[in-house]
Amino acid sequence: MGRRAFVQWERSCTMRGRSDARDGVPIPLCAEAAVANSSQAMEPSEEVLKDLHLRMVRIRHFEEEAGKLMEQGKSPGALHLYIGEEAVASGVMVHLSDQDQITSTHRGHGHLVAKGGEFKKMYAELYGRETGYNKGRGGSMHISNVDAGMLGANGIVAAGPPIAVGAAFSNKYLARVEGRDRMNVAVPFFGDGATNEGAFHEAANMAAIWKLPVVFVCENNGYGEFTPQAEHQAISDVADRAAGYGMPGVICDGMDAVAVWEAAGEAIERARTGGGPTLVECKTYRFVDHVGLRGIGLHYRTDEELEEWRARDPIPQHEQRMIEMGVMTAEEIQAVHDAVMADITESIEFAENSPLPDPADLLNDVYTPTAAS
Ligand SMILES: Cc1ncc(C[n+]2csc(CCOP(=O)(O)OP(=O)(O)O)c2C)c(N)n1
Ligand SMILES: [Mg+2]
Repeated sequence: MGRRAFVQWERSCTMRGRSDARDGVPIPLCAEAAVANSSQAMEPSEEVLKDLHLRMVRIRHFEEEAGKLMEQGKSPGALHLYIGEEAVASGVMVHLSDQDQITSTHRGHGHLVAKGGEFKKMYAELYGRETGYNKGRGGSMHISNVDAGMLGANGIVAAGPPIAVGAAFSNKYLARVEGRDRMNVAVPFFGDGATNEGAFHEAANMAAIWKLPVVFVCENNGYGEFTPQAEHQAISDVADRAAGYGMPGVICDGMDAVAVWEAAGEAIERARTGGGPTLVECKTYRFVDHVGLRGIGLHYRTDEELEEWRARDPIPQHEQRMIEMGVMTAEEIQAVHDAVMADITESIEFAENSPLPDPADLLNDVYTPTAAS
């Protein structure tokens, strides 16, 4: 089903996902306890296929509208959009519960949406409003929802992996103290460019030596800002870097949600059950510029290249598959898009009508209550 190639490792598993509804609009929630089956390769259930689809559609529409708001000057600051890469966050997140942590990047909205982020709180955060996830203090690049295990977007490239390794250490420690066999898992997302940073290598080494429950997910979109991968690193497969740390390196088609779901599922189950970390490289592409929808007009990618990747858009590809399999009709798919757009319209209105933070509260939440007292 998915085009994936294992560099060193081969196992099979299946996971179950679920969807739920908040404010009348379905929001994909995290998977119930993962169910592994290492004896045979499993196809994703209809429930999983629909869940992957909903997560991707929510990201796509959220991002397109967020990009427009920024370029119309309605929401402040710069946005790094995730459009084109939706299959990666969605394929991974179906396997995670709120007790599993992720760390994100400067391109972080998609990760939070896929982890069940609510549009109202997300748009309000982009608008810098008191009703946002971080009361308007985080904005796009530092949005987080710790309650759902989303430890934060991050403006510092490669800052996420060491944070995730710390979370994974606490997961392993807690499981041991509580006498549990299965651990919560930490998943840092990062780009191809981030794997040139020392922080990534230190984190990978520590996770491997301590066999921590981490799954390193590299979103290889072929560019670090405007620099093609071939000009910023001498390898073409980031997964090759795993061998240097004694962990499996896996490559999957990051434009195919099912391929990501398969590769991530195996790695997450391995991490949960004490098998240690894996580096999963998802070959993907961003359809818009490094920043914003229109970008700054630099010509560093050819029209042909863009067209080639756009032809592999993960959402229509997945929709076509579901129609062919009889999982959803075209009308049902359209209804998902419509429901998501209705939620977005309402959420943007909510954000625009929300109050700005009171300047008198500026220093609230800067220090923990313990540190401040
Ligand atoms: C430590 C650090 N160095 C440089 C930058 C500037 N910067 C922002 S995004 C980016 C490119 C990152 O590329 P990649 O990790 O592949 O992520 P992508 O933008 O492709 O998703 C750079 C160099 C930064 N934010 N932090
Ligand atoms: Mg990149």
